[in-house]
Order: sequence, then structure tokens, then C-alpha cells
Amino acid sequence: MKSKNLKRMSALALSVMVALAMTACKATPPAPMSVVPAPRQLEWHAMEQYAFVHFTINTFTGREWGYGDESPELFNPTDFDAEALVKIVKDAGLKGLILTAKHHDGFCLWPSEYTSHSVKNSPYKDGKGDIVGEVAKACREAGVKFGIYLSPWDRNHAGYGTDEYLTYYRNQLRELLTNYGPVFEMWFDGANGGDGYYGGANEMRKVESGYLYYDWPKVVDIIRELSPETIVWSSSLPDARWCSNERGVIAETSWAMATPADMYPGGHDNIEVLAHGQENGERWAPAEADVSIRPGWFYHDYEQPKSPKQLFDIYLTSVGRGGTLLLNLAPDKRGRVPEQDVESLMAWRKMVDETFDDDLAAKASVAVSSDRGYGYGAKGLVGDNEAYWATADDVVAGDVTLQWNEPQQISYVVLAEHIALGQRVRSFEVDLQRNGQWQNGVVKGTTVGYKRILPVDADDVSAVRVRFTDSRGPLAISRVAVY
Ligand code: FUL
Repeated sequence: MKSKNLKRMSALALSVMVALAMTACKATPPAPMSVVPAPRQLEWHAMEQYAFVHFTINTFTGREWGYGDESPELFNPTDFDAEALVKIVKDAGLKGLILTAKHHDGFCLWPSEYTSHSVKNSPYKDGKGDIVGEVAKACREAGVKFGIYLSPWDRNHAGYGTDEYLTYYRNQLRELLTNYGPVFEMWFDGANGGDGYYGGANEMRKVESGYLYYDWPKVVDIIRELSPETIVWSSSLPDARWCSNERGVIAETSWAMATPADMYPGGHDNIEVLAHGQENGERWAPAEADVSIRPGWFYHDYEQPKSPKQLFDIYLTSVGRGGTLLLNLAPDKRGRVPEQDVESLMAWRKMVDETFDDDLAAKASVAVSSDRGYGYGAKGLVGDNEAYWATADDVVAGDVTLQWNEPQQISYVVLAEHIALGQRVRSFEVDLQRNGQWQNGVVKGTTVGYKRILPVDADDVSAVRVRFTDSRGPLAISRVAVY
């Protein structure tokens, strides 16, 4: 008995020693690049896709941009149900929901204490309703993250263009962050100035440069003070940037880094920098692709939703290009997402899940050209785990080869960098071995980032080789998958 115990103890001691020795000989990780994502940004990347919801007085007037003179009485959804809305979002695999708490017309979907131009003067729940509060609560309960769109441009407010409005705007921001948090993302639209109601003035009010008028650093300070985990979208100090179009297309070359002064020179959008980011940018500001399921952002009865295939293509050009997808839903006058939109959305989800279900890398033999030592080998490339493949400090190129016993039919190669240490890859090529012959450069690409999905339609593939041909530092690749 005694000797049995002794044997057990020594086996245990041995395995502890082996584990300790192995940890001790694990190679050191590559040094981080000078710009890396904050923890809140890493979490945001991992969401991959989330919903936008455009719903306000425009839903009832048929407009895209309300003038600001609309009576709150027009806001009268007959069948709004926050839980049903959030359920659709969740079932579609969208990890968050950003609601238009206030669009350019100035109508507030919450009973703000700073204005009467809100739901409290609408017939919805006899003025006792609070769309922002109801959606925030339903999101919390369903485990869907909640975000807020608070339009800086306000065509209703009499003081728009003066300091008085800035105080109003900041008070509303405080009110929302205090009463409806946690808020994963604050969305500040760029549309600015122009004609509007402005408390009855009915005139043109141009703010010289929208960005300078709002004094964004002050707005960002408020967010950091009240809600440090919130992603700030756009403005002069963004945690995430506009991808430069509203079609859901992130550029093929897209760095997650960019320098604020280059993104917004003189307070205006620099489309080129917004589209591509900058390899040597000073800030982690990855691209977000905002696009609507319908032609408009708000519901119009004459419009149709995009097909599942169109949504799938958008997924490939957004999530598949290293950024996130912000997909807009437009509830109708009932306050419901139209049935055909829900159908399209669910079919899209199914398409994504089925396409990326069975990673062929799991049954391949995987080899790399070199690694930086124990703990950073080929194993780290396969499956969804924390490990990653990394090369030695002076090695900025390298290959991964996946080989199968049986030839495979493949549709996509998916690459991912270990971005916690920064974005590195400058260029890569994908080669295929078919019927014993290597076909080189079937895909040639530049950046990878959080995730890169590469359409490759080929059968009889016995091996896939990814050649990372240039990088800003040693390679740190967390995934090579094949579907
Ligand atoms: C635009 C706005 O002007 C649209 O109305 C919409 O809110 C979209 C997401 O951003 O610039």
C-alpha cells in the first residue's frame, strides 16, 4: 500500500517537473509591435458582426433624413417588442446591437430630461415608453452587447451651431452612458450642418468643420470617464474607423493602424486613409463596415432586403478583410423587422455557418518552414485556440503547408494573425497542389489582420501552401483554416 502511494506521488512529482521544465523551455514570444489593440478592441474584433437598428420618426414619415420639425406624435409603433427584436439579432449570430437613440432630426428614443422632443410626447405607451431603455434591457438579458448612435447633427435644436448645443449634446451623452450602460460602442455619424428646423428658424446652419465644432477630444474624455470599455467609432480619436463606404466593403489592403491627423486632416474625412489604414499609423483604429440590409437605412415599404447571397458576399468583404460588419435592420411602422428581412438574415447565417463549419486543416498534416522554438510551432495554427505560430526575430517570411492523404474540394482559405502583438503581414501567396502539380500564386494578397477569408474554388487539392512573403516583424499567425 505504502509503496503504491509512493509510486503515485513520484509519478505526480515527475509530471509536475516535466510540466515546469516544458514551461521553462517555452521560447519567448515575439516582441509586440509599437501599436497594438487595447483589450476592449480585441474583444470588439472577436464580435466580428453586430446589428445596427435605424428606427425613429423617419420610419413614420418615410424619410431618410428628417428635417427636425416632425411632431413627436408621429412616433407610434403599434407592435414594438424589444425582446423580439433582440431575439432576431441574437439568432442571426449578431453579437451586438447599435440603436439610433437620436438621428439627425433630433427626436430622442428615450425620455431625455434635456428636451421635450422625445418619446415622452409620443403616443407610444402613452408617453411612458423608453425605446432605448427597453432595447438596452433586452440586450442585457439576452447577452447581446448594446451600443448607441447619437447623431451630432441635430436639425431640431434651436442652439445647433453654438456652444449651447454642445452643452446639450454632452449632457445627453452623459445621460445615455449613465442610465443605459454598459455600452460597447458609441457611434458618431459624420453628416453635419445644412438646412433644418432649428427651433423654428428654418435656415441653413453650416458648422465650419463638424469635427472642430464638436471638439471630439472632449467628447471622448466623457466616454472614457463614464464608460472606459466603450469603443469610440469615428470622431478624431477613434477606436474603430469608417471603412470609407456604406457598401460593406473593406479594402483588400487594410491596416488596423492609422494616424488621426491623417484620417481627418483639417477635420475632414481622408477617404484613402480611412479605406486602407496606414502601416505606420499611430493608433489602433481598425475598419468597421456599415451597410444596410435594405437600400435605405430606414424602412420604406417600396424597398426590398438584400438576398442571403448578397449578405454573404458582404460578410466576405468585411469580416473576411480583417474588420467588423455592422449590418443595419430597419423596423417598420409596427416596430417589427419585416418578415422577409428576417428570412434573408437567417438564411445568410445558415450559409455562413455551413460554409465555415468543417475546417479541413484539422485532418491535414501541417508543416512550417521554421519556428521560434518550443510552443510556437505548427500546432498553434490549427483550431480556435490561444496558441499561434511564430518565427524567430530575424525571420520575416515563412511557409505553412497543409497536406491531405485524400484530395480535397476546397472553397476558402482563412488566415488570421495574432493581433494582440500587432498587425504584421505585408504580403502572402497561396499555392495549391493538384494532381501532383504545384500551382503557385493562386491567390496573392497583402494584409491579413484579425481574419482574412480568401475565396479559392478548386477540387483535387492534395496540399495548400501559404507563403508569407513579407512582414513588418517576425510572423505571428494564429490560424490557417481551409473549407
Ligand atoms: C449616414 C447617415 O447620414 C445615415 O442616415 C445613416 O445613419 C448612416 C449610418 O450614416 O452617414
